[in-house]
Amino acid sequence: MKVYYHDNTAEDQRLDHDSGIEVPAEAVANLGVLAYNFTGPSALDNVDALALSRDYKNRDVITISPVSMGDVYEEKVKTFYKEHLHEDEEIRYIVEGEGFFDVRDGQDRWVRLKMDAGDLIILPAGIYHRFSTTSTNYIKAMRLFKDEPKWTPLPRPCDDNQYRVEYLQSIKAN
Ligand code: KMT
Ligand code: NI
Repeated sequence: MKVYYHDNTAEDQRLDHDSGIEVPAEAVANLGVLAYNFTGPSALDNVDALALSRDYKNRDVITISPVSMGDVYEEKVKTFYKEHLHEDEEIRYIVEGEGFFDVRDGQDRWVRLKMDAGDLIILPAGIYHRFSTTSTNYIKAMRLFKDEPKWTPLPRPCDDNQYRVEYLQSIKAN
């Protein structure tokens, strides 16, 4: 996983948009974002243990690519890239391929997490974020969720949302 500030240029969302300024792991952790890397023979055991510890009982695997999605791929890519939040954590484990998760930092800058196979991310409820495929146009990801996930993307702005308010409180201490 590589983490850096987005360059804020508006060209093709699937390009790296690397500003050249890296974001240290500690700054990522201070946003309430948890990042892991599980590879090798015990990778799935590690995912299982994490899921168990956070009470994530269910999972599915999504492949996002023109081959798997056909005509709706381009539309999906645009939808995933719209800034939003959720009232639950968003947990993703990258099985194959690569993708970008962008999260807003405390100063409303885009922090880009470039995720590769083996990377796992937990975004806290209430954080503004978006997702994009890369120019390879291929990612296979495991989505972990609770029994009744509150998955609905709430588009920004929703600053009065209770989970948003609580999230901002939680990162203030940093
Ligand atoms: C999301 O919530 O934006 C997604 O699930 C994106 C696909 S997971 C790599
Ligand atoms: Ni999301």
